[in-house]
Amino acid sequence: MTDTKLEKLPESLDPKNVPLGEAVLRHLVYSVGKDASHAVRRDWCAALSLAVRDRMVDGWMDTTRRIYKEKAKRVYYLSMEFMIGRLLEDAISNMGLTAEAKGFFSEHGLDLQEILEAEPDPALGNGGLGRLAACFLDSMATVGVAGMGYGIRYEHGIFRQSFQDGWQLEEPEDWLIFGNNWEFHRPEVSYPISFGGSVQQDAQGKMVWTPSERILAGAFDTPIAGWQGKHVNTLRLWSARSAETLNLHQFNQGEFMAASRQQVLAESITKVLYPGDHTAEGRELRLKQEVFFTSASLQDLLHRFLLDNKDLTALPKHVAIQLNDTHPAIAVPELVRLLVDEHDMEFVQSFEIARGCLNYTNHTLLPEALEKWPLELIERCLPRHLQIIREIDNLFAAEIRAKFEGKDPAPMQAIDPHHGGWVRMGNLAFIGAKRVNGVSALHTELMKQTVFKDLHEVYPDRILNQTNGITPRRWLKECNPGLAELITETIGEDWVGDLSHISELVPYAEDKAFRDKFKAVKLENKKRLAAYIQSEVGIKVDPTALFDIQIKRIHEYKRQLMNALETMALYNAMKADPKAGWQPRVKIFAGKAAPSYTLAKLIIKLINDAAKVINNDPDVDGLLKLVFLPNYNVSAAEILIPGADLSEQISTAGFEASGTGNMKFALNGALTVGTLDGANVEIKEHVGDDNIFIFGLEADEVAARQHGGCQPWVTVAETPRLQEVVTQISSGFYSNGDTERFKGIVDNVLAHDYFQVTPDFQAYWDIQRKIDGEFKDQDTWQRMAVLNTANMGWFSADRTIRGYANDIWKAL
Ligand code: 26W
Repeated sequence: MTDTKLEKLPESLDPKNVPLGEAVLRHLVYSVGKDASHAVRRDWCAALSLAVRDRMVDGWMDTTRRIYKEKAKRVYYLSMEFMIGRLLEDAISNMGLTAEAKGFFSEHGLDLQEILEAEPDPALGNGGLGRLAACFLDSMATVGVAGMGYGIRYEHGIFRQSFQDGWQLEEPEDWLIFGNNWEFHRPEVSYPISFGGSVQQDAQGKMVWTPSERILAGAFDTPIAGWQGKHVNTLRLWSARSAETLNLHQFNQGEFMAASRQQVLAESITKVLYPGDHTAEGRELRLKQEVFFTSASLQDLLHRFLLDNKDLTALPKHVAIQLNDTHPAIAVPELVRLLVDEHDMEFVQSFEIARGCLNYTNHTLLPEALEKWPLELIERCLPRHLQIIREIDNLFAAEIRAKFEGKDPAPMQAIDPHHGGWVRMGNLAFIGAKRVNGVSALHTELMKQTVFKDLHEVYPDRILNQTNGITPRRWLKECNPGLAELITETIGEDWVGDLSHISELVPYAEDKAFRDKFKAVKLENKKRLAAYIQSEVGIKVDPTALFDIQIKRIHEYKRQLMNALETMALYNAMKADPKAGWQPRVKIFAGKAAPSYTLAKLIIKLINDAAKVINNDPDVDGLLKLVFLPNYNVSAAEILIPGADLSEQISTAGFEASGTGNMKFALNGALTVGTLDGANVEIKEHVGDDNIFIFGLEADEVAARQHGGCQPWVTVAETPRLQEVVTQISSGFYSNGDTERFKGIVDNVLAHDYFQVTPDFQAYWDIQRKIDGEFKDQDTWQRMAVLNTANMGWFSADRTIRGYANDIWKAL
């Protein structure tokens, strides 16, 4: 730090003293380097972003100063994914600059909305876990938690999805190609991350790790302003570079590739989110990504702590660390390693410190998603960590033996020596955490009964629930301005900062004039969505039809297949009797399949092939359309969700940890058709049994069938509509006579049907027909829709963050 007399900046430099429009013009010319007459939307977007960012900086620094002064407890949220979406609209909205920005651009003949859409969507996440992390950043800044997000600055993030002849095609996403106006690069903040090599004991008995590879983690900071900009937190993303410089000698010999080898290898760590893990190289890269960002984050937070603290035993008093699933679970041995090896502390004490700071959120019970790494891989890449994991396991075993006579700790330990040897990251995270939480009431209960049954028995106070939530700023105020305005003019604006106020809408469900306005807003949103569908896939849909939407990662447990089969059965029924008074429907899907998930990709192909047949059949024209939108991301969700009448939440009961899309739809006045799974259970409790469509097997019935053996082929034979559809698919009805194409799907459903599509099909069909009938009674439907919006207050992520802050972090 320099020694300067400059304490306060002159008032004239305060960005708030300059009208926003002037600041935009100044940035356009002097930062972007463009003349207004030549600027394209992207340039205006850059200029506006920089002008808005300027306005965030003072609040950002104030927040930092306040946190230091008050010695506020710091919360670090470690996540492989932050699906933040576009930031500009969020920032101007939270900073109260929307009207000013709109006014300035319209004065210049420009449309703010178009400029907002010029911002690329940061593709830094894959599913609900990543979006949850982004909602939490917004809520931590709104509620006033001194929170910091730590993750990876993926150069390409998640792949961009397109369709080629109906098949998913994956292409690299280039979100950084025009730069990122939100981030501050901090070249001076850089930490070494080590891999490989060996460990020796020195003369004093200390373990000394001599790694064979070292990579540097460099920091990029994005300010995150909460509602009304009072509190501004930081998202710090790490980017990898080589610790070695370019081999100039080799380069000058013309060996360009060899000279750059180290750089290329190092940089590969932060290239993409979820590198294919069907190869050993891919798996190793993924492990290295996890270690990379976890270690950098821990080194950084320890550095910050030591700036004004000497005693590391006080760490748990000042710091809480949240592990977003097991991806950063290597934090357990890494924090111990940093304390023991770099700060000369005792092992037992170090482990106690780690266990005082670390907490773990579990997001799935699917066994294949509970990470485990081959012992051999950990030994080769992280020899010192493996030693520490063994020590932790020994300590844990001693603790169990002392507390429970005769109890065998082996099945609970992090290391599973059987089947070739594995490190179970879920067990490691559990053993090293102060608190472990699930993300909905049902999921937490099932966690206690299944994956962590034995660990829960020995540490009965460790598991607790924090049902997920969503930020009402992005998921209502920004994505649905029409509804937001209607709500504000009806009950005032308090709901934005405190969503519990939205319950003041309840009486308006009985108010016909209000319902009509509510319906008019929905229709406008459906028109906007219809235009989006037309521009994306060239399909014309009728905005007055029932818009039925399923948008999420493609996975067997989420049962897009069941929805597709029901669509085909509906098509058959409509075609057989087109004049039977059908409720017109538009079935909309969007979502990506993991590149190596063959069956999920085949489901996409099936939906696209069925869409071709159905959408081109004049018999059902005006009755049924089937649409699969490519490249689902946050920006697409912001158009889709406000335009939905019906929200599909139809996972096999017991498999969706929570879901958060379900909450977004309900908040925007869509009704849910769903199973009693994840947070659907709690949504039902809040909106009331009469305002949600629940069907199907419950979690215990599913488990019984999965264990007891079921005979799906018998069920299919007993369900004529399903039988007809299955026969059509296998006989090539949707595949130009190709009877092989969908064999993978048909065989799976008939022979195994692990996710219980066949037993739930009839109930799903029946409830859909009930929905058809209720939608026709628009007045009743709108009443239910209003009650959904009005009863979603509890699902604000602000409520969730307060729960974490009070029960886990002790930070409010
Ligand atoms: C091990 C590789 C891996 C990585 C990510 C497996 C699975 C994932 C998912 C994308 C994790 C995920 O997004 N889970 C979702 O988390 C949400 C937030 O808690 C829940 O609402 C969803 O139910 C859950 O599927």
